Amino acid sequence: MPIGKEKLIDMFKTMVRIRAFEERVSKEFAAGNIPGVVHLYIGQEAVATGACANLRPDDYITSTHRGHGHLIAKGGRTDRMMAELYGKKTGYCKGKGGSMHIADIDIGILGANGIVGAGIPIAGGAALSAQMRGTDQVVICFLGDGASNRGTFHEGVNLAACWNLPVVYVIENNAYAESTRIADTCKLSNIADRASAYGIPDVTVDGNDVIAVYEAVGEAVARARRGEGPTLVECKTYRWHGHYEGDRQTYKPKEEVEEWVKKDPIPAFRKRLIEMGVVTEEDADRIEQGMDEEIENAVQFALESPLPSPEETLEDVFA
Ligand SMILES: Cc1ncc(C[n+]2csc(CCOP(=O)(O)OP(=O)(O)O)c2C)c(N)n1
Ligand SMILES: [Mg+2]
Repeated sequence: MPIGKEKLIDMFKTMVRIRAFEERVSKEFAAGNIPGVVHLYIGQEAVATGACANLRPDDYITSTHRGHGHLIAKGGRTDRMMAELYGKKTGYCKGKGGSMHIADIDIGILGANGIVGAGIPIAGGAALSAQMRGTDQVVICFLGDGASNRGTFHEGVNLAACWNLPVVYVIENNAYAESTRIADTCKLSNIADRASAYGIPDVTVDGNDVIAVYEAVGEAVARARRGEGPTLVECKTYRWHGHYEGDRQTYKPKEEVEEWVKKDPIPAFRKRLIEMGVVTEEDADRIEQGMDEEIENAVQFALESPLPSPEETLEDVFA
């Protein structure tokens, strides 16, 4: 089925919004304005965007330490996200969680996560709850190539397969886990081949092609909604920045980075939309400028917001 014009434009906006957010965070972090640690999603925008474009507001996602793109694609507000990064009271976690703990249960964001692979059992639990409540909600579980080597992956995917849980595992193979190349920790050329060990379908797609991601995840989501269980979708992409901001990346060959920057998913999609007659150059420029303005406003919101008070330190904390 052809993808509607509105959907295509929405996906373009989401990719541009993620890029604008991440580029600004990179700049603000380098200037010393953001405390803590940030892991940026630049280069991977097509994955979160294409995947989440298949979800309803009442569907769920679980995210990772590199979560800003997932959260924005699921409808997270950039002003509250930015405020959280700045440690401000108006942030998603009242300024006490930072980048890796942002959640918004009301729109199905079950949380970013500082523990690699920890979203996998959470996704299974959310999917089990949907199944037991008799709803047709679906969960997308985002995870990295590195996370696919954790025990939680084997246990979580195996159980979800046995119980036909409505989960779509979206593996973002960005070639690295910190400084370790995936080729050094996995003998398969496609991580998604592991699906056969659990008896579930798999598909591997170009993770820089937002339409390819949208369609592959779309089929998996439809399958999960019909009660036919989980699918493993591997999206091949690349992490442009360091593992964290400030990482000197001595382990990455320069040519490799250049090669992937040429495959930037955003200008490629922009060109395609113009060729398809969905937007004009001017429309696309306007969208890009609009996102820069939104992010500028998000930074102003963060700057003007108060810090949490010391008296609030132990509020919302479980012991
Ligand atoms: C259980 C656990 N082990 C190790 C770490 C340290 N760590 C943080 S991110 C990361 C690499 C994750 O790689 P991948 O899953 O490919 O995600 P990416 O960073 O590429 O998005 C590691 C080892 C951690 N946070 N949690
Ligand atoms: Mg990785």
